[in-house]
Amino acid sequence: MKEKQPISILPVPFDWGASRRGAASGPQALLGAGLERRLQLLGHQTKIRPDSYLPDFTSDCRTSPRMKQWGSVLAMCEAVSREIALLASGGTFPLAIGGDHSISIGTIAGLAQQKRKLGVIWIDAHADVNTPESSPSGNIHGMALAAGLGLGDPRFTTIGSAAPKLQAERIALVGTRQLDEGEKRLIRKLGVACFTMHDIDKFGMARIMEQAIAVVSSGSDGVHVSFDIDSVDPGEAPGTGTPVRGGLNFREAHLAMELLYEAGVVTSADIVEVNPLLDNGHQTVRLAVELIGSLLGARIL
Ligand code: 5AB
Ligand code: MN
Ligand code: MN
Ligand code: MN
Repeated sequence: MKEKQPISILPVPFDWGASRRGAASGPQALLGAGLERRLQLLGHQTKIRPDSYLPDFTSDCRTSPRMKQWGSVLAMCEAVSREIALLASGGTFPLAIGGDHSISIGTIAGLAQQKRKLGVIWIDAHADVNTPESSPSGNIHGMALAAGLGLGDPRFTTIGSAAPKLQAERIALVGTRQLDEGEKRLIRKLGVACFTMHDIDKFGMARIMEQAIAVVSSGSDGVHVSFDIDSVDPGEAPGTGTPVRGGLNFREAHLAMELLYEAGVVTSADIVEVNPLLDNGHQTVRLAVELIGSLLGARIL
């Protein structure tokens, strides 16, 4: 982010892209835990966008087995895309707070209206590159990155502008540890950089982030960080709908965010999949707020 760039916080209280309810309460929980104050203490100007930009999707029942609740997800993504494009063109740093990961279809579509060479760092236990055909669940949060790559249902891949919004060579997956068969094939075929937990164990987070940052920033006109809280180990972050054991520990997660800040390349971010209903007290919510702090400049000294 640029020095003194104001941050626009975009709450996206939505969870129909996932099979479990609860992530829709993420924004309120993160704001209730002092997210805005924390960013202000770091010297940032902040502005919270009221939820009124979102359509009423409660009565939208359009669904199919391969794309569950696609009607509401599509309506949400279109609204998020419009709003993010507006915030970005206004010169602020867009920070979307979810919500399940399907919201990133909207954020990426919005960002892509300005940035033709957007790099994306996808910190997640999963790759979210399923298509309706390859998905084992039909849950759209598992298809979010694929949509950005122009893969999947055209109603989703063409939101805001023609598909594709992203190029495979400017994407880095970090913290990956659960892939479906179709996803493995696609990642290999496209040559997407995938830094798994095995790589992080073996080489350490610092070296992996150095490589991931090089991938997403070379030749790019911006870098978007999409942080799925399920990248963190469930022991540290139990409040999420699709936990996978063997994840990032507290220090690795913070270090990743700190190194991204230090690199000075990040132009937007979203934090997703925090589910307060599944949390152990406020453990996960608090961690998420702290991690955003680390991404946006928090330091001990
Ligand atoms: B999340 C799974 N690959 O497609 C699928 O939490 C899980 O946004 C997707 O990363 C998890 O249903 C989506 C099995
Ligand atoms: Mn995800
Ligand atoms: Mn995930
Ligand atoms: Mn999840």
